[in-house]
Amino acid sequence: MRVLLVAGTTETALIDGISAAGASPELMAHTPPADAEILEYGRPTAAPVTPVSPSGCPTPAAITRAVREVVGFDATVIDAGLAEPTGAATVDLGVDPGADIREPSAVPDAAAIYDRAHGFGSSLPDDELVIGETVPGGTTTALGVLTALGEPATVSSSLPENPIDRKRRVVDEALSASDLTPGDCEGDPLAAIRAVGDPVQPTVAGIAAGAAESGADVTLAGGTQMVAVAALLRHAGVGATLTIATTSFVSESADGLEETCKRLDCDLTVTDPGFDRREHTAMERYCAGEAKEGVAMGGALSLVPEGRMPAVRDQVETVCSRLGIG
Ligand code: AAM
Repeated sequence: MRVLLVAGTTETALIDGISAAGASPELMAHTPPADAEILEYGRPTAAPVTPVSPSGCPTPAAITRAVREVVGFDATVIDAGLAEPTGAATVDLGVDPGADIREPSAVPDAAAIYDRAHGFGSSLPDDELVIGETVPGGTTTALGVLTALGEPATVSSSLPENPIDRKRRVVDEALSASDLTPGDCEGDPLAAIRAVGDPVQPTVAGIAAGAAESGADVTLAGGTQMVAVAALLRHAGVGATLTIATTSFVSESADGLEETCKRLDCDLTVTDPGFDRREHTAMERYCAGEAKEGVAMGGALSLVPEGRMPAVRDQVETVCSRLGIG
């Protein structure tokens, strides 16, 4: 079993009020490199900050790392368009950061990225893969591709109040900038990514398809961003078994998640880490609907054996205090 963290950037995250995956817009590009370091080393090393939301909610990387310290798993980070350096070891698939989706082309080489990621995925020796992401702005690009594919699914947010109307306006503008209307990319998912997606999407989709077609069990660890990846795969004709593993924070806030997974023929695993049992700043913020998911958090939590969740909560406190939170 291996956890893959696919880390990248989209300039879409810089749109005012669209993301809380960083304390400020200037710091947002440091979130994926720092998340990679927290997963790998337990704290940021080269990155200048611990990713927190503007209100101080720690990155889901802290939770994924806490699970790793309790249950132990192999982890590999894929550079899917980092815009700032990281001290974590990364697999280089030659992926550049994505442009603002309101530009005519958000991910010009989406097809080439998918092919390289597919080759990487099919080369992996693991029987089981859990694939997570970190890409601030990723729920907006998820809405972009879902709309371009003509999928009715909605998306979640790192903010407690989802700015969904703002996201819809951004996606409308993005589609017109690419001369598209909703549903136009139904039969061409790579065109959806090229026009209104982010570079993490073809990387995750390619790895997932390559690995699944080579016989691995693939879990897409995340919420609505992974729903978008699953939709891309289904529209590409990939029929492999897929599981989406997410947190109770996403499933409680994203309407129709279960039905969407059913429609996309994906199994859904939801894990509640029981953070409401602790009086700790970080866990309280998750219970208040901040962050919710990311950095493979839901997938990592799904690996926790019964009875070990209290140990995970203890470890969340340890990791957070190492990060100077709580
Ligand atoms: C990843 N790193 C994070 C974080 N995520 N650090 C702090 N808070 C988060 N929520 P949105 O579209 O609202 O930006 O949400 C998607 C991002 O939130 C992704 O990067 C996901 O991994 C998570």
